[in-house]
Amino acid sequence: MGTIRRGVLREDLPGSRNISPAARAGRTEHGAGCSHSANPGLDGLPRSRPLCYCRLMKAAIIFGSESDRAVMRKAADVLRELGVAFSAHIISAHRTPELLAEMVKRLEAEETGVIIAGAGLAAHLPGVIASQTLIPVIGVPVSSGGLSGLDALLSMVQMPRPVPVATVGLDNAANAGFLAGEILALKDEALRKRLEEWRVEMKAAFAASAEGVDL
Ligand code: AIR
Repeated sequence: MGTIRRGVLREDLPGSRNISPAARAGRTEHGAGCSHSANPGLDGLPRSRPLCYCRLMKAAIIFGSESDRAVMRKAADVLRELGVAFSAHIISAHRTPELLAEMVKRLEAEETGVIIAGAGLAAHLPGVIASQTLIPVIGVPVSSGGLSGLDALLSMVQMPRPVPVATVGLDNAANAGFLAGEILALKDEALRKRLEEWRVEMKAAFAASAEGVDL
């Protein structure tokens, strides 16, 4: 279960295989050239865990409300499956815009490779993030409210040039996880291999159903 501090959620074990045993054990671990000590976290608050992920964090998941958690967990599940390290945060573009700007700066400083952002209603979160960084942003429209997510979908997909948000389908945070993996795999051969294995397994499982199914 993650911990929440002033709108920031950090999963207890962000990512999986890329986190070293020392980090898993909860020891502070600074990478080469790490500026963590000069950058203690949002508002000068200590981070929720005394870990330094500066050289480990590859992806970030941000969502607009606790009510988005169940949808966005699907992205986290895929990233874990792929062995991609990530941090997760609850920040609203409308309720806590200053916090969002600080977080984008922090993710840039940590050399985050891709950001997955999910929100419902007037879902400006991914677009606002994209306006502040060149880190690729993947938007997940969450189907909440009276318009069943159409509002969120259009808010993300109709971004003006040159500020794109790569938008996945309604509530399809799993696909955001896969796309994030593909983006990171451009510079990570091991990750590309894991994605290839996933495709092979998926095809085999799907082909098996062609043999006949119980109805
Ligand atoms: N939201 C939060 N700040 C701005 C927006 N658009 C979204 C959340 C959530 C929805 O509003 O992402 O999907 C409802 O949030 P809540 O907190 O009222 O449940």
